[in-house]
Parts: sequence; C-alpha cells; structure tokens
Amino acid sequence: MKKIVITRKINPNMIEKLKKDFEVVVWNEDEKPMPRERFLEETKDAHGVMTMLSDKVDREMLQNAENLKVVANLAVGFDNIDLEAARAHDVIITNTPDVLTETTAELAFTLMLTAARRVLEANRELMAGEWSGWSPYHMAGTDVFGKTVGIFGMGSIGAAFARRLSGFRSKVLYHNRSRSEVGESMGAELVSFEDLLAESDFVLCAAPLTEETKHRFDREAFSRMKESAFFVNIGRGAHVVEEDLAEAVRTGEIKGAALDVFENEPIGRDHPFIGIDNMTLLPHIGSASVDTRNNMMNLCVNNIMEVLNGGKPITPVK
Ligand code: 8YV
Repeated sequence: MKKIVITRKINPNMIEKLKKDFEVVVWNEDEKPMPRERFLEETKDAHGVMTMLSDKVDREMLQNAENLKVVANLAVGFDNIDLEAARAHDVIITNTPDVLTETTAELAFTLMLTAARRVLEANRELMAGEWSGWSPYHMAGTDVFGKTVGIFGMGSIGAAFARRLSGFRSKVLYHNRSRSEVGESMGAELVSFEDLLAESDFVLCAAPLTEETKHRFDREAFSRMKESAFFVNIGRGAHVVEEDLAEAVRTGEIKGAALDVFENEPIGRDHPFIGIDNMTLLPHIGSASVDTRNNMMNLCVNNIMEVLNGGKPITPVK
C-alpha cells in the first residue's frame, strides 16, 4: 500500500477517503507542526505528503524521501517549497488556488475597514469599561469610500479585492510584474511601485513571496507613503522589513497597519509590533473559513489521489 503523510489534523472524512486505498499517517497535534525529525522520518518511505506552510520541503527532505511522487501544499503560496529541488527529484507540487480567493479577499477587506474605522481600539475601550460618553471626534476614523487604494500583486486575490472596491467607488491602482486584464476590467490602473506608495490612501500587499518582493516594504517604501495612509498585508510577512514598519507606525510616518502575516509565525509578546497603537494584527487567518478550509483540504486530497493513481494533478504549481 502506498503511504501518505499528513502533517496536521485535517477533516476526518478526508482521512477516511484516503484510507480506502492508502496507508495514512496523520500528525494529530492540532496547532503544533510535525517536528522536523519526525517529518523526515515519516516521509522517508512516503509516496504522497500533504504539507502546510510550516513544513519545509527542501533539498534534504526531497533527497531523503525516495518514493515521493507528490506534495500537496494546503495553501496557495508555496514559499516553503524548493521547486527546483522538487523538479530535480521528479516530485509534483500542488497548491490550492481559487478555492480560497474570495475568503482571503474578504479578510483583506475586513482588515482595511477594521483599521480605518478603529474597530479594535473602540472595542478595547468599551470592554475595559472606559467608554465615558459621546463626543464629536470620539473614535473618529478614516473613510474608505471614495479613496485611492493601491494593490501590490494583482493575482486572483488582488482582483477579488478590487471587485469589492467598486462598491466603495474607490480609485484603484495596482503594481504587478505584468499587466492584469482582469484587474483592468475592474478599472484598476497599472502604476510604478513608487506611485502606488505615494498616491494610495490604503496599500494592500497581496503578492506571492519571491526573491524580488522580499523586504520590498522597507523604510524607504514607508517614507514614500502618505502620513494618512494605511498598509494592509495578507501576502507574506517577509514582504516587509518589520522593524521599519513598526518604526513608521510608531512615529506617525504612516497612519496604521493591518496585518495577517508575519515573517516568523507565530509571533509572541516580544514582537516589535506588539503594543503599538494603530496596529491591527491577526494570526494568519486569511483563508480560515470552515468551508474554504474544507475545500482546500479536499483539493489536496484529490491532487494526491490523482497523482498516486496515475493521473494528472488538478492544480500543479508550474
Ligand atoms: C494557508 C496561506 O492557510 O494559502 C496561503 O498561501 O497563507 C493560507 O491560506 C496557510 O498558509 C497554511 O498553510
């Protein structure tokens, strides 16, 4: 029987489905990743693996896993995977595009509105019993309606975000490696990175992490943004030089930031962002709706089954 390793607790129905034809090993601790040693040990004789962002599929792992045919990553991003090494070892890599697009765009919108309207600050005040009364500027925030929004990375999530913005009559700018037809069909205008920063009231980072985009949002980038602007990130934490962002928000160089992703996750109380006002921070929940997570898992399972049964992967990473 071919062996499949799953590195987190997933929907039991999907495990049952796999168990009909395969030997399945599941790491059952919910929030803790499978330790590296165990990952290497279990994948040594595995034919298929379902991985999460926290599992490094690198040269060492691929060399060690002699029978491996397919790695299904439970994410649209695949910066945890060495694609070149996978190619060299003839291992197919799949991801979960499309099924998480709308859910992640919703979270990006939630972050933007939450930061703009000071929702967390207002909630904290009320919960602490410190709401002393109404006054004209009490918790007055920033409108999103009619503002200029810049999208860095006009992939499917960027485009789903731009579609939502049409209801807010926003001017939409974008910066991308290439022109995006779908983005432009929604009225978004391609601009340079510098113009995106200088003209936007809200900058959304929705790009995949590459060598080119790593640490692109640094001190200089934040200094180009308006003092009244917000930075929103649902891409990857490593797009940002986190110390520079902390400094920019702390000193009022930009108005605020709303982030779902961090360079080294999970972050703890000692992270430079903790305790800064105007920081809206979420624990990487962009695609975390029950329906979407089930759809992502299902797609991973189907990708593994297709490949191990001699078929073609449904959503291979190219
Ligand atoms: C994943 C994500 O849930 O899809 C991505 O790239 O960042 C999230 O949707 C997370 O990475 C767990 O693997």
